[in-house]
Order: sequence, then C-alpha cells, then structure tokens
Amino acid sequence: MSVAILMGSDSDLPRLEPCFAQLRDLKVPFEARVLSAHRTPAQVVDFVTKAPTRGIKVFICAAGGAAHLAGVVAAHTDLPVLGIPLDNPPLNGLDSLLSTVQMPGGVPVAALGAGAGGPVNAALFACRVLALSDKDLAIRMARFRESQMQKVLAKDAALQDKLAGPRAS
Ligand code: RP5
Repeated sequence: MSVAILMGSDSDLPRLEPCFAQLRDLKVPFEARVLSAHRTPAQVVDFVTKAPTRGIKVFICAAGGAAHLAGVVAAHTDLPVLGIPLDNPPLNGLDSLLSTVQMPGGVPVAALGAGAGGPVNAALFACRVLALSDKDLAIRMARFRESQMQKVLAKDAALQDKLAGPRAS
C-alpha cells in the first residue's frame, strides 16, 4: 500500500519536502512525480489509471495558480484524492484554493489548507486513510500524536517556568 504524490511543476518541489518527510517518518512508501494537468495531460491520465496495479491507495496532488491537477486525477479514479493548493504569487494561493475546493458534485477532492500546514496534513490524512486497514500504521500514528502532544506540553511547561521567574533558594 502506498501513496502517489503528483506536483504540477518542479518549482513546487521545495514545498512538498515536508510532505515527503512526514510520510518517511511514519514509514509509509510513496511515489512522487512532476506531472501537469495542463502540460502533460495524457501522462497524468496514464499514471492515474495504472497506479492501482502498483498498490497506490491515495493520491496527493499539489499545484498552484489554476490548480486543476487534483480535479483531473479525481475524474479518472475512484481512489481518495487530496489536493494541496500552493500559495504562488501573485494571488498567494486564493486562486489554487478555490480551484481545488470548488469541485463539481460527483468528483470529490479533499482540499487541504494553502500554506505550510497543507503538505504535512496531506501526508497525515493519507496515513489516516491507509491506517484504516493497517494496524501497525495506526499504532505509529497514535505514537506520533502522543509525541506531538508531549512536545507542546514541554513548551508550555518551559513558558510557565519563564513567567514564574527565578525562584528564591
Ligand atoms: C502549476 O503552475 C504548478 O503546480 C506550479 O505551481 C505553477 C507554476 O509552474 P511553473 O511555471 O513554475 O512550472 O501548474
């Protein structure tokens, strides 16, 4: 079982590194490709239609501007499709957010947030889908959530110490 990550351009790659890192951290295999709904439409369809034979269970599609990649992928598969709207200038992601989220009824795309949280949350959402049928992954995800909580609690404890100031001995 694995995840396919598609990006519309190699200029998108730096913003997807946190997505790759999150999947690696949870030991989830993935493929990543530069494929564009506009510039390589035939190759997108070929990739999407053959992906299930390689064990792909979820697609993550990232694009900026007129972000049609996730929608085109969703039009050619019954697998879950997660769309990451990238915050490119000059409209800083409002264009890609609306392109991703405003799909016509019958062709579902789950839209993530524009900005730094989107790529990480796409990875975590894909893991949650896979964890429905992978108990070991579900355990790793529960550990991830616990560790995230402990990190925040440690930061809160540090803040409380700082606010309390130096203690009299
Ligand atoms: C989109 O157009 C890509 O996802 C990218 O975010 C944007 C610009 O692509 P480049 O002109 O940098 O290749 O399809």
